[in-house]
Formats: sequence, structure tokens, C-alpha cells
Amino acid sequence: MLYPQLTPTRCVVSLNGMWELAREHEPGNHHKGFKAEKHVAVPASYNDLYAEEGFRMWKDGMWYQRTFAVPKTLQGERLVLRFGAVAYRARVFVNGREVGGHEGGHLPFECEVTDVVDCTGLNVLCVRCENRLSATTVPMGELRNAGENGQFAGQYPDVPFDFFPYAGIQRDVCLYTTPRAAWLESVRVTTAVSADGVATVTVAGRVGGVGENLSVIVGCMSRQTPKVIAGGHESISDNFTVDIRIPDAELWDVFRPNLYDADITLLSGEDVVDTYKQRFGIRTIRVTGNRLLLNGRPVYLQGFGRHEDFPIIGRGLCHAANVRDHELLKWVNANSYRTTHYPYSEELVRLADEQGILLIAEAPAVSVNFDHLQDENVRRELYDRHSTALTELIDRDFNAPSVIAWSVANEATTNRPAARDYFATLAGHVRRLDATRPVTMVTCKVEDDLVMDAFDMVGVNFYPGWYHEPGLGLGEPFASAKASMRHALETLHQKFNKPILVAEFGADCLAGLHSLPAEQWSEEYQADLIMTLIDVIRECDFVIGEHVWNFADFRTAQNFPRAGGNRKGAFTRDRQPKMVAHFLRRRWAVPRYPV
Ligand code: GCB
Repeated sequence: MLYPQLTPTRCVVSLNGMWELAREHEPGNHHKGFKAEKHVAVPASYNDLYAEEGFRMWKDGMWYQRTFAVPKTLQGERLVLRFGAVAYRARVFVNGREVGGHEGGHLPFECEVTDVVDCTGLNVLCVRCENRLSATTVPMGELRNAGENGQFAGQYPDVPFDFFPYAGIQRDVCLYTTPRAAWLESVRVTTAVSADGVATVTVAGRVGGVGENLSVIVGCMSRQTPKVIAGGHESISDNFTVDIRIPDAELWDVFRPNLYDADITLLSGEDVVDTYKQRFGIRTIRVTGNRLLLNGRPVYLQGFGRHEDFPIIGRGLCHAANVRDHELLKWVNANSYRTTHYPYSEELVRLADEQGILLIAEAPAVSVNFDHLQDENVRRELYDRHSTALTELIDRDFNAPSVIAWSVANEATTNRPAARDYFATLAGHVRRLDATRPVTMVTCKVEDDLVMDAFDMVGVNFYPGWYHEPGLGLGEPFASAKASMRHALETLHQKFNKPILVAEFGADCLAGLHSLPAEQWSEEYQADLIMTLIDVIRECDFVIGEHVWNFADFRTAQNFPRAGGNRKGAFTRDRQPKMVAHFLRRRWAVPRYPV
């Protein structure tokens, strides 16, 4: 699926804005249009928009509707409705007819509506969202007995993770056109660089529809020096592959986001049928021994786990908030983050491409709990959804140079024997789809993890000084937290002999709360603990990165260990620095490896 683009052969019409909303109290005829209860903003999560609990916590059918007309100039084109993401399940109706749907709340989907729309009048677009989770959804939810992930038992709402299960039409909606007879359907750019700096760029794609005498022209443009620098031309049927050589390639790198465009023209005979510009970057990323190599040089990941989470709009796409977050990342001298615990918006990934920020892109599989997956059929059902989510994620982000690794899951019960096969098979699935990036997963099982040897690098979440070994102690400050961190990292390394990313560590902190000597929840405690643990982490040469949990405070389900949300942010929820952010900024200003 291509990201919607205005080109000489394509048009994009935004359907964002004010829609109408109603809860489905009883099944009925909502799909034909309904009496609204509320206005609703698109994109946004609906949960935090209203004053009533009955809307905030609603997870059954939530109906959205709006009307749209098709401009005369677009009639005769192929018409497609595209949704950036709808959580968790969506069914889409145009003029009462079901035109498509999707499951999984963080990836795009589209529905062709060429033959359904009325070009003479207004069309009624209705979308049914639903946010019920189960043992076989990704993520899992509503498990009642939370099993090993018991820390989440009894939360309100009932999810086995701490971030709030926001729902609704959370990303952009648009109507876009392509030519009707034949069109570019997908494009994948793979790059390789030889020792003498020559890049081979392979632009492969698929054509939809049918056309006579089709061919494709690909021109490569450098964004740095905007001119066509290389090109290729192929006669094709429905698939194409064009190889292009770029001598003296300018590589994409951290904060040096050299980007190229593959300018693709689909021709039928001499006539231009479709055009599309696919951006890409040329860079290599791989794990060797105890290092992660970006363009052949060791890179140390310093940054955070994060959430798409903002006041009022919840998980809704907000360009301003995304710009602010990336500005703060640069200010604090971070170079990377993990898209915990689900795929972030395409717009954010594109921003990271353009700014040279490194991303570990994570599947929406948080807290996969094998205590609820003892039945093989149930396990297979979950696996199918999980592998589909990864397929869709890789399909969407394959061309993004900022994405340097795939994370297939966060904190599963990886100490259960059934987890082994499940994750080894999943790692194989990801490698078949993309052989150009490392595959990882994030565990919290140190002594008894059974799966991490299936991955290229080990991600670990570990909270000494917070969930265990709390307090400064009477001797050297944080002595037991330090010992515990060192032991965990050495144990994992001895066991798996892979480089390790410390994917989460940290402490909650209520901004403005101070204490001397430092105690839990204070700014001093969070700052001192994190900086102390960074010292320990850096004594371990096999560690390839430190990601503090979390970039910013975020909203959670209600639970007694959470004070108005998760407060482990280095920044507050409204994106102002806590004390630790200033410390990190100084520490991260000095490169970990010699430049
Ligand atoms: C974790 C989870 C993360 C939580 C965090 C915490 O290990 O991966 O989703 O928010 O701990 O603060 O407890």
C-alpha cells in the first residue's frame, strides 16, 4: 500500500475534521446513517473528549459518520478511502454498503469505493469502531485472570498493560484517486553499498489493474542536490524490478538524513499512466559480535521508550506534538527511540526519516501471556494476527531508513515452553519479509527467558531501584540496584551471547516533588537512579544502548501504583523537562564510542 500522495496523476482529499458519533447500545441500522450523540474530532481518540465516563470507557460499537461529495474533476478516477489507523476493529460503510474493514489499531487500511460512491450527490460514510480485546487479539486484553502479568490484575479498564487503551479513528482519513485502468500499487526500495561507496538501489513494485504495453521509468533524485542522478527503464506486466547504480552515494545516518527520491513513471506505450515519488535512504544496519553497526560503524542507542499520548487527543495524530517531541529528543541529545508498544503513525516515521532519528519499530504485541494460550488452536489464532500485524508493519515501513530494527513484542511470558516455538517462528517470518534489518524482542525475564536466542539482539526491561531494591540504602547510594542491574545484564549476555539493548529502566517521578536525601517519586530520586544505572550499563561493553522509560509521562489504566498515569517520563505529559532530562542532556552530549 502506498502512502497517499498528490502527483500529476493522483489526488488526495482529506476527510479529517468534525464527524458525528454515537454509541451502539443495540445492534441496528447505524451503517445507513444515525442520530448523533456527539460531535467528534478526526483524528483523535474519543476517550478524553467528553465529560461522561460512559464515553471514556466505551469499548463496544462506537459509530462515526460524515458525508462527502466527489468533485467533478475526480469522477472517472479510481477512488479509494484510506484510514491511517482505527483502534481496534473497524468496519466501513458507504451509503449503507460495507466496503471494507480492518483489525489492529495502529496500521493503515484502505477500501476501494469507485463503484459505490454517488457522484451526483452526498455520500454517507459510516465507520464502526470497536475496542474489545481478548486472548487472541494483538494486544491481548480482558483476560480477567491476568496470570503472570498479575501486576495489571484488577485495573480499570481491564488490560494487561499500563497504557490507556485509547480508541477511535486516531489517524488521518482521506479519499485518494489513482488512474482507473492501471496504477502503481506498491513500491519497495532495497539498497546495498559496496566497499568503494557505490550503491545499488533496487526499486521493485507491483502494478494494479491492467494495461497494454506497460513500462516503467525510474529516476533517482538526490534531495541534497536536487537533480536526476541515475535511472532505469523496464518493460513490465504487473511486477517490476529496476536496478540503479549510484556512485558516491551519500549515506543516511544519525542526524545526517540524506534522502533520495525514486521518481516512478508508469507508461502505457508512450502515454504516462501513473506517477509516484518514493523516498528512501541508503544505509546499512547490522549486528556483528557485540556491536550494532550503522553504515559499518558502531552506533550506541541513547534515547527512550515512548508513547503516542497527549492530553485531550489521546493517541490521535498531532503534527505539532510530534514536532515538539522530536525537538525535545534532539535537545536532550537522544538519537533513538522504540515505538513502544505499537507502530506509530506514518507521519512520525517520515519525520524521523527526515531528521535522522533512529527507530526500533515494535509490533502491537505487548504482554503476550502464554498462561492464556495453552490451547494450541488459541495460540495459532493469536499467532496469525500477530504475524499479520508484522507483515503489515514491514510492508508500511520497509522503505523508511529511520527504522533500524523490528521488535516483535514487548514483555511476553517468555519463560513458558510454548513461547519458544512461537517466537522463533515469528522471528523467521520477519526475516523472510526483511533480510536487511536486525530482529529483536524485549523481555523482562532475566533468569528464565527461553526465547531470546532466536533474535539478533536482546532487548531487556529491568527496573532495579524502582520495582525492586528501592531506596538509596545506607552505604554507597543505590548499591543493591546497581548490583542487580549488573547481574541481570551479565546473566543475559552469558546465556545468549548477543548484544543487549537496555530497553527500559527508570523510576516514576512527580514533577515538582523534591526530597533530600532522595526518595521515590521525587525528581532527585529519578535523576540519581537513572544516572547511576547508566554508569553500570556502560561498564558492560556488550550493551549497545540505553533507552530510559519513558520519554514523557503518559495516561494509563487506573491502578493503585499509578498516580494520575505513569510518571516515569523524563518530560511531563505536557512536554516540559524534569530534572533528569537536564542530566541526560549533559551525559548524552558526549558520544559513547570514539568518533
Ligand atoms: C514495563 C512495560 C511498560 C510499563 C513499564 C512501567 O516493563 O514494558 O509498558 O509502562 O514497565 O512503568 O511499569
